[in-house]
Formats: sequence, structure tokens, C-alpha cells
Amino acid sequence: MFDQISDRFNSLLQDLRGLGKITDKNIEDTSREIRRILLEADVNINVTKNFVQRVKDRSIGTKVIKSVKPGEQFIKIIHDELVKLFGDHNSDLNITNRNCNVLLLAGLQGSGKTTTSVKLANKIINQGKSVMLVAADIYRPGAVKQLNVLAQKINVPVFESTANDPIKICTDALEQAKESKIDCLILDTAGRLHVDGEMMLEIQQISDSISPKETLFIADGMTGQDAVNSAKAFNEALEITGIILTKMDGDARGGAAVSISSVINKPIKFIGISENIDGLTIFDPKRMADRILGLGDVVGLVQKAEKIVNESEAKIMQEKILKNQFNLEDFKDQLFQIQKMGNINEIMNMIPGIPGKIKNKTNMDDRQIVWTEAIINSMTVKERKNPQIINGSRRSRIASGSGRSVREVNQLLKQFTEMQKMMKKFGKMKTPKLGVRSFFG
Ligand SMILES: Nc1nc2c(ncn2[C@@H]2O[C@H](COP(=O)(O)OP(=O)(O)O)[C@@H](O)[C@H]2O)c(=O)[nH]1
Ligand SMILES: [Mg+2]
Repeated sequence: MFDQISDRFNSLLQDLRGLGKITDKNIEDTSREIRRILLEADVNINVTKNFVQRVKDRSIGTKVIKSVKPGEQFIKIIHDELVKLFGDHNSDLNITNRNCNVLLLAGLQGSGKTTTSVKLANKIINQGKSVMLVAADIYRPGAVKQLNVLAQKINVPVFESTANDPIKICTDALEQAKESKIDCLILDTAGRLHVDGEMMLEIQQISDSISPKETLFIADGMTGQDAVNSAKAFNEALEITGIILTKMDGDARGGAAVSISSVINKPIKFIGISENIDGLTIFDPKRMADRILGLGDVVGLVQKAEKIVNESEAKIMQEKILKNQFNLEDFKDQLFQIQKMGNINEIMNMIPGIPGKIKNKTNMDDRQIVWTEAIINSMTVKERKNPQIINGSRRSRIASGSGRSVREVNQLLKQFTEMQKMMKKFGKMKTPKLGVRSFFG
């Protein structure tokens, strides 16, 4: 997701960090580079222009302020503007009505409406609320079946009808949902082109007759600039309350989809990150901006870690680090914990301050953790506690014991020594230096 844009911003930020002063020239250069990055990511031209202008205006404004870290001030401006571009704050579903909240899903064919309606149903039942889905796509053969198959997986009822009028289907469904005291009714509508007047009228009539609490525009994340125009038309026809970007797990540039929010001035509420039913995440503009700028996703990382690491273990580890007693045995434990957290590259992306270039170069294989463990397992306890004693002949014995090469053993020992050095420094510091993050609070 946004890999290209993120890599480019990362290298720009590296340059900015070193800035001793904000000058007209570096404002100009940075603006030009931001413009290039956004356009290459397929961000809408007007959105790009506004973005660059705002960054420019604000940085000219800060030129006069004597800052300790001018580069970071610049970075903060870019960060703020990215958050704004994404709609400022994260907005959850508005489903607080006591009697039946209706969610209407609209969008082009194949944008992911049916899949998303079931993903949403899943989220809502996990909050302890009841849901009914409505099969309102009577045009595409197989559409009703597709919804049923998906809904069955999470045991959510589907309202079907032999009526060949989607408006009637939806109003009947609402009546039944109210009778059965269902909390949320999700309408999976047919895909339609914004230029198809008849179909646009139909969805307006559905909307008028059931007054949805949420009208969500489902946009394909792999889409190009056409989607921006279609979003505008849908927004004129309906009271869109939010956007869901699907297929954000793909390697598309993503810029067009992201522009939609800014163009129609509506928040992105969720993003689809896999075909699976649990592949829907709340969209948080700040976290997304952090990720794009390579500032990591600390919140996500902590949430992941919290599920795995227990607090007392973490405390013991921290003390060892501070007392400089962290050895290869502990390192192995840590690897094991990381492994439990999931895919290593995903985790790397969440760690702040690792430049994109390094991430790409590393492109770590999950098996690497297993290999590293195998190497450590082939060491004696004494060696693990005191890796300095591992000489040449011991290295080749460890290599043959673990089935890895001597080069890999050397590499691991070197990495570990580097890490120990870093930890030593860290341990000596009274207040850890947090760099950019401290700036953002
Ligand atoms: N990888 C991925 N595929 C998705 C996502 N959302 C939907 N799809 C796929 O996109 C295709 C079209 O989705 P569908 O829900 O049928 O679209 P609809 O025509 O708008 O109802 C299906 O193959 C889905 O599995 C997503 O977030 N990630
Ligand atoms: Mg569908």
C-alpha cells in the first residue's frame, strides 16, 4: 500500500532532516519534489496543487520563526497536510440509532460493494449488534448467490425477495428489520455507472425511501482518475457520508483513490486490505500519514505487540538492556515474539525511522527468523551468554550444526554486536532521544 509514494517521501525527508535553515530555495525545491511525488502516485492534479500551495504557504510562514530543528518543522508541515488530505480525523460508523440503522453501499461495478457489505456486517456483529444484509442487486446474475455464500460464513441473514424492484426490496427489508429489531441493515446495491441516468435515479429513490444513516461510496483502490469523476457524480446524487477504499492490498499507486476524499470532502472510513471477511480496517489519517512518511505506525505496532508480549516479560527485557546484559539467548526470545506478531516486512513498515531503501534491500524472508534461531540453537549456552568467545573453528561448527553457511553465522554475530553497542548507548541515555516523534507528541 502506497509503497512508491512512501519511498519517495522517505528520501525527501532524509534531505529535509539535515536542513539547518528554511530558505526560499529549499521551500521551492521541496514543493517541486512533493508535486512530482503526488502526481506520479496519480493524485488528482487539483488536489496536488492545493496540497503543494498549503505546504508552501505554511513553510514561508515558519521561515521567520527561529526553530531548533528547521528540517523537522518542515516535515511536520508535510505531515499535517497529509493528515488533512486524508480527512483529518478517523470517523467510525454512525450507527447509534436505537431502531435500525441503515447503511447504503453504492459504487461502480466490481468496486467491492458485496464483499465490503459482508466485511462491515462482520465488524458490526463483533460489536455485539445484530445485522441483516439486503440483496438489492437484481441485475447481475449470481449477485444474490455471491452475497449469500459470503454471509453464510459469518451467519448473517440475507433479505431476498422475488420482487424485481430494488426500491421495493429495500423498503420491505427495512420493514422486516424493524419488526425483528435488527440493529443494522446493510444494502448491497447493484454497480452502476454515474453516466447511467436511470440507474442513478434508482439509487436516489432507494435512498429517499429508506433514509440511510450511512451512505458509503465504495471505491476501488486500484482505480485511476475516472473514479474521481464518478465519486463527484455519486456525491451530487446522494448524501455520501463516507468512503471505503477497497483493494488497498494491491500494489496500485493509490493516489486517485485517496484524492476522492479531498475532492468530495468526505472522510475515508475504512480500507479493504484483503479479500477475506476480516480484511477491513478503520482508516486513521494520522497513522496513514505516519506510515507514508516512514514515521512508522507505532500505535499499530504496540497493538500488535500487546497481544503477544506480556508486560512483566517486557520489563525484564528492558532491565537487561539497561544493564547491558542482553545476550543471544534473549535475542532468540525476542525473535520468537516477533515471529508471533506476523509477517516481518509488515512489522518493518510499522517501525519508525527505517528508511524505505533499507526496507527494500532487506526485504526479509520470514524464514530468516527460523534460520537465525537455528544458528543460535547450535551454540552452547556459554556461547549464547558470551558471544565474544566464538572463534573461527566454533563458527564453522555452529554453521554445520545449523545447516547454514559460515557467512551467515558471521553476519548474525556482527549484527548482534552492533545491536549491543546501540543498546549500550541507549542504556546510558537518561532520556531517550525520540527525534521527529517527540515533535509530533
Ligand atoms: N484483494 C482484495 N480484493 C477485494 C477487496 N474487496 C473486494 N475484492 C475483490 O474484488 C472483486 C469484486 O468485489 P465485489 O464485492 O463482487 O464487487 P461489487 O461488484 O462492487 O459487489 C471480488 O473478486 C472481491 O474478492 C479487497 O479489499 N482486497
Ligand atoms: Mg456486488
